[in-house]
Amino acid sequence: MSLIKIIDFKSLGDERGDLVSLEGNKDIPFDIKRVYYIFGTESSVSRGFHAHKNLQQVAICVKGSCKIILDDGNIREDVILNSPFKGLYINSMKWREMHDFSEDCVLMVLASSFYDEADYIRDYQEFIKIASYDS
Ligand code: T46
Repeated sequence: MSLIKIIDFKSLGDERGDLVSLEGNKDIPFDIKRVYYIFGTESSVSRGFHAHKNLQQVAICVKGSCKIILDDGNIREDVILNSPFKGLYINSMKWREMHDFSEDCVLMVLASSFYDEADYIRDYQEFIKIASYDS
């Protein structure tokens, strides 16, 4: 089973331009508690390198592109995000890395919980250990 779960968003655009509306528990499979966005990351810089114990997220590249790698401790897959009409669903206990940011990339992330550093697993060996108990 693939780790890459893409949600397609409907365009509400018309001749004036595009519009996408995202509602929690409808277009997004959880109640949205937090929104953050990442921009101005140079192409040589990579981010992420952690998993979350409980957090669910949907990542949307509203401008430009970047590559996201997901790893569940068994398989590792990557996807290029480059469309404001597509969201990548990232469940809990998935190691994620973000690479190859385009200069104009704006990566918006919708999250199921408020920020909590205690929810992060930032050590890959610790992640593998916890992931293997879970499976
Ligand atoms: C994720 C990937 C896709 C906050 O104070 N509040 C927040 O809501 C966030 C997201 C971060 N921070 C602080 C924590 C760090 O001191 O901002 C700093 C940078 O965060 P971090 O190094 O975790 O950023 P990324 O780009 O590596 O990861 C982020 C999210 O943190 C993470 O949940 O899944 O984007």
